[in-house]
Amino acid sequence: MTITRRELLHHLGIGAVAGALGIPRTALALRHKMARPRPTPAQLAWQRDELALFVHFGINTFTDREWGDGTESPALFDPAALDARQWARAARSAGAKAMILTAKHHDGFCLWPTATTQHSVASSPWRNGQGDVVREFATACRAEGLKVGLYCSPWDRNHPAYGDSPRYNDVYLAQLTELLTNYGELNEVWFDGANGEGPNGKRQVYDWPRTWALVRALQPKAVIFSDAGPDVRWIGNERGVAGETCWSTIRSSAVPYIGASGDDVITALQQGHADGDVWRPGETDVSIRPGWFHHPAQDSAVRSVENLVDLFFTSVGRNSKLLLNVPPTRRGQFHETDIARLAGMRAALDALHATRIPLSAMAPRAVGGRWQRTFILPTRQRVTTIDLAEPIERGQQVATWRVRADRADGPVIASGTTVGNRQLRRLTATAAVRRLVVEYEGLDEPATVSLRAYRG
Ligand code: FUL
Repeated sequence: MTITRRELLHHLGIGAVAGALGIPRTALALRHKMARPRPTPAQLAWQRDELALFVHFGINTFTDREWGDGTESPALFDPAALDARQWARAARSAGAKAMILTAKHHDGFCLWPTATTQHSVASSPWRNGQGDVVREFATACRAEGLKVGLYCSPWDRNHPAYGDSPRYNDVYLAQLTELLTNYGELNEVWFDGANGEGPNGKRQVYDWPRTWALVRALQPKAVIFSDAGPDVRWIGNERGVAGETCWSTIRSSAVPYIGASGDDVITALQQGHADGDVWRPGETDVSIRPGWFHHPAQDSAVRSVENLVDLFFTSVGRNSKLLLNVPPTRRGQFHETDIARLAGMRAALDALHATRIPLSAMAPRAVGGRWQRTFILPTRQRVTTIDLAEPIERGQQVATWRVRADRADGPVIASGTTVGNRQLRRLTATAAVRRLVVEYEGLDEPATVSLRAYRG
């Protein structure tokens, strides 16, 4: 059998990558013969949005707790100046493209007037029991050009049917049906796996296949989030940090059900798998404050602008998406400190992007089983930040990369494993350069890696 030079180089590349990743070479070669997973249009649009805000608001806001136990009186819910438009304006000026609201948290209090329980805004003094936070939220998002997402906790510490699995599953699906049909198009439906009342408590078995099928039927364009997907996955921690290696592909067997635990599960969520059988990009959810809900005592513990920019680098800048939680206060508005920090983060990111250096890109060349692409700067100058990308609409390919200064054999000034949608890296080397040579190895037909460089 004769093979072309191109095929030879290609297989050499795969071998090197397989070795570096500790994957049997044959496994990758086999995968190479099969179609690698690619994003759906919804997954692609979701990831390219880069930033969304998470809004934790509910009875906990009024009890100063993180997890309510379901015995809270709806009479406590009375935000004096609820203004969802203020949340949406702050989100838009932060550069977020979507917001996700906790329509129901674990305490079971529903922020919309549901037919499934009395434990909702309809039993509260707010707007004389005539209000609907979900409606105000959805309207405000759309008025500011933001996509709408909802979180409805399956764990419900109030509903009497909870623990009687088939009966509660019907209640939960009825709640979802209300949310999925009465508030227009949803962009994301967020499922949390928490399920517990302690060792002697009620044990509820959720019906995820039925739940996901309902979302598909009623909101076919929405992506479904959970640690087990199916469309987008949890990144494995709440610290705002995606894996340095971060594949949008993952083996579907790695997280067999929502709430599966263990170190291997967390590693899989953090890093994904090069040979994963499904496209399921990671979402990095993290709060701007220590808690998910607003606590007055944490008003002085809001993340700094610098810290928020770091979070952007360790999430969006590692092929993930950032879901940043900003909790409204008891008045029903974002706190002024949070708003200022969001604006500061946007300004810092805009300032960085404004220092983009125009580069002339050469075509990629195959060299010794790897790919090499040279980018020429207009003048010799210092580069502080690089921004690599590959065309993920065709799947994720790059498994290792290096950036060299000036020449193909020049010093390595940055290196890593995956690229994906975006790979942002600050450079520590200070020397001025005239060329940047990006070297990379891919799993399959190599992608054309692109590079942006900034001096900010
Ligand atoms: C967790 C919940 O238990 C937290 O309260 C919060 O909602 C977070 C986003 O998800 O699993």
